[in-house]
Amino acid sequence: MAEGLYCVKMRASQEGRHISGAERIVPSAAVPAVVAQLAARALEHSKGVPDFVNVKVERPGEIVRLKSLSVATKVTRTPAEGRALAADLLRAAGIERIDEIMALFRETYSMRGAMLLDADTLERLEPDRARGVRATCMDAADSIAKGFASGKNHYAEAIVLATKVQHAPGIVAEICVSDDPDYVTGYVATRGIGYQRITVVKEKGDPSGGRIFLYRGPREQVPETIRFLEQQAVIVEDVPSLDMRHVGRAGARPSRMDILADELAAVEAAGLGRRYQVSDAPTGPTTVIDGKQLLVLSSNDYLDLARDSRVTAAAAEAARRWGAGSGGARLTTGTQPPHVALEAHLARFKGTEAALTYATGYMANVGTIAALVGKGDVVLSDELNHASIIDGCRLSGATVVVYRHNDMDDLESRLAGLGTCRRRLVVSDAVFSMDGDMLDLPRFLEICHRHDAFSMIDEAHATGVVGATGRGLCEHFGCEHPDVLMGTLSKALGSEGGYVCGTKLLIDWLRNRSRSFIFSTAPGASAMAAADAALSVLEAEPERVARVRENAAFLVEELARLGVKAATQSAIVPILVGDERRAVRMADALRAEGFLVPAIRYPTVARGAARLRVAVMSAHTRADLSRAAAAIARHYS
Ligand code: WAQ
Ligand code: MG
Repeated sequence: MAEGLYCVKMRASQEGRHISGAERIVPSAAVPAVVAQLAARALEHSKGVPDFVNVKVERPGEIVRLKSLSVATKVTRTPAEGRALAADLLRAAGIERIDEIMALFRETYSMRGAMLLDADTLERLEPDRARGVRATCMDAADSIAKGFASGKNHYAEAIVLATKVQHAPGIVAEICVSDDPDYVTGYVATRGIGYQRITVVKEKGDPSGGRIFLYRGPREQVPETIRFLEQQAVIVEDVPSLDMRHVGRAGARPSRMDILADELAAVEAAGLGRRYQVSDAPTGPTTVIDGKQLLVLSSNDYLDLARDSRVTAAAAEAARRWGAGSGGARLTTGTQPPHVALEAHLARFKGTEAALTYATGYMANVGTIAALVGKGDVVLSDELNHASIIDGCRLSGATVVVYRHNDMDDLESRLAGLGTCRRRLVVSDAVFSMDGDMLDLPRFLEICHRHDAFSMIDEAHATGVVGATGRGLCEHFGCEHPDVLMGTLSKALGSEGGYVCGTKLLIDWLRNRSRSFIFSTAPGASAMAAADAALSVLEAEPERVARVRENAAFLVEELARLGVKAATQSAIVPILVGDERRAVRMADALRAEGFLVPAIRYPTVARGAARLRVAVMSAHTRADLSRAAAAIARHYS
């Protein structure tokens, strides 16, 4: 029965203070991997770097199987609300002196285990009060069935623990507050009410937390309770999966807003919460956030044109002359001379017959893809394409075929494998926004031609950066144009909006069929005039293009010299980190030193592929980039 199974226990501490611990029961074949996994986890914890890690492997005695406690989630918005709810739940379990119990969480902070309290007298019952009692030798049944669950799952681990604890002789309740400064959730558990998760019980950033087990029974039984907790091997069956969190005890459904709050708490807990900050300075290579001066290493304003006086003057002048907003859609009353002038200029710049502007790049992609293919058609899309392309593909209703990143052989074979369909479109980023690499455009075009597929590239991060004079991939490769050359006004051109360049036929088609163009208010004249002026600056000062690329190459060299691998074919220099939280911690540390480098995480990139994404500008100095590289290298190792 216990044949071939082992208990694996991990605990990590720093100067005697508990940092993290974990319990698993796994088949012998999985032991080495689980040991490695838990060791890695011990070394990567938001509570700190341990100076002591113990991973212990033990053969368990007889294993007891227990059914999981039921689980309900209570959404709270503030720690005060969460603690009040915890008190109510304990009171419902017949516990009286709740304020005194809650006050004891001040002392659980450095404990490896839990406090064991007499539920009525509040006497401490455990022999070692500094350590507490630790529930060990336990796991979820399905984690064995799956071999072993990878990574860390606060939720399932806590339910396993709580289930075991509630089956220990004399235990009547448990209250837990996560000790992870980034995880603000806790719970109250009893046999009667099950496991009641409380989404917010402490402030974010608060490193305190712990567990209190409440006991009611004869003193002579306490040693047996502790033995059960510390030695009895337990496998917990039917631990509800994360998706079950919304199902209340009596099957009652939480309200619609509770569902949102709960999902959001889970996102925050996973280190994937998002918020914006206010940049209190003109767009450029430096900014001020929360009163702190920062070097911006994350701007798409590659050529430093957003604050260029020629560009801002054109915007101001256009606003004065034509109004702040256009007042209508392009096909009603929203088209003004600056729209027409910019479109002509874009077509000249890219060397196409015509161009069409959109209010944003996102809308340009969505509206163009959906205008070119629909139900019964096929769109082939690189797996690393930007979200706006992905959304355009979905919206189009065409069958979406995703091919391997920049893998032209894969594209070719997928095209060859398509049956007959009316239309096909192949769409790719020109420069990939999170990786900084470049599409193999000549082969891409050749394949599209051979299969009579529309070819479309998104030059959002290529225009102004790639090609000797910043005209993009066609200039870089010296090749013909794809059918659709999409780009943005909001990056190297320092303004806002999106555009498509192509033949007159294509542009006429989009004017008639592209819903995001037709049904949006035209962008304001000032945005158009700004982009027009920026294009003129770019044409007059191509050295800006050379400078941004030299800067990117310089940064890559500096990083390499310091042992950090990075590569780029554009102004985007990604530094792969992997773990989401580590990436966030690195970004935070860099920011504290005056460097604004964003951590890019799921869902922008794949899970476990988090990265620092540096975007270089022509305005960065060598000294800026050297300092940045040194700081990145320091936090990377
Ligand atoms: N036995 C007794 N006490 C323990 C044990 C154990 N096996 N493991 C941890 N503790 C104590 C110890 O004092 C820790 O500092 C404290 O509990 C918190 O431990 O979303 O993450 O492992 O439903 O950090 C609860 C909410 C998360 C989960 C709890 O606990 C959810 C958590 P942690
Ligand atoms: Mg913890």
